[in-house]
Amino acid sequence: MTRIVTVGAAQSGPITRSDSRSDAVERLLVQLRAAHQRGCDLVVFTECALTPFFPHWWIEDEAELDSWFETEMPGPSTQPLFDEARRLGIGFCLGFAELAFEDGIKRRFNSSILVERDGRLVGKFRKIHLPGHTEHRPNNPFQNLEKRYFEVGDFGFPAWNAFGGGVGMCICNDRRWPETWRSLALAGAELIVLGYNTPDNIPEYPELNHQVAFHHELCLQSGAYQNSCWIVAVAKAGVEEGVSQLGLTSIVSPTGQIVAQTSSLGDELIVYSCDLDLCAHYRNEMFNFPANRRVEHYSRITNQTDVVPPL
Ligand code: ING
Repeated sequence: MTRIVTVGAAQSGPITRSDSRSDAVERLLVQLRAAHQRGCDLVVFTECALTPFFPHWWIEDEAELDSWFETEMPGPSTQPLFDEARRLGIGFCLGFAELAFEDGIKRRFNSSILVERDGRLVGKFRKIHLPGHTEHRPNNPFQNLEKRYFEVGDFGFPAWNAFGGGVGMCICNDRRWPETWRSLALAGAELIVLGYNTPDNIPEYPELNHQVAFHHELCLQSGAYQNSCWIVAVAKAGVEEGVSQLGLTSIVSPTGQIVAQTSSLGDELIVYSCDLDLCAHYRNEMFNFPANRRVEHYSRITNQTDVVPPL
């Protein structure tokens, strides 16, 4: 019996500073219901799906910074999403800024949760690769202050048994680091879901601006192919508070093919029925990790000093 998971990738258009959490949740509910109508088992929302991407702003006041974080999940504004998902029997992944008090210490993370069709919280992920900088760069058209506003995630890259297979999460910049995909695949992930807020221009590397879309797809397609997994990557797209962000929400197969992709920069849902057995098919031989990876040899090669003739 093949293991098919029908997944919806629910791209978000811009969220403004004046939008309330309830405004954002209302838009997610529209997408959730549409995903249910289209037979989805799981709908994936984006990174920071409840707020504008505030790491693009220089924020000095701690209370203002904290106002962009969730202290409860679900909380009063997100409970309707959990309730409706459970009522419809559809699971979801939701990205949000997490403010937690652990051992009396305030901690801030860029997080996502995975919720099963019965409403059970399957797992939480905290973003590990935090891009950007900690200091204010006033000459930049926008900031990227994730290193300032978030701690590095402390949950690693776990995979969970859910939706009939192995499911893992990562967030945005995590997709640019090969270790992310291999760690999740080694943990048993067959389906990896993520959200992203990716400006379509990079102030520090303007020469790469024309390749932002290519690099985005390259990360997803290589990650999927080299680890025989499905990848569902969901954008916060469009011009959000003056920052123009990439769309190209994509569903990528274990062969590295983009099988579905958005065409707008607004709220848009794409759906694909993912056959998880395709992952096992390729990991059986072509990408059989235990049979083909020779980790014990890698360090030997890199430690050799006589490979490169002395200058
Ligand atoms: N955003 C961007 C991302 O990794 C970035 C930051 C853009 C890094 C382009 C490098 C190149 O897609 C987040 N939120 O990580």
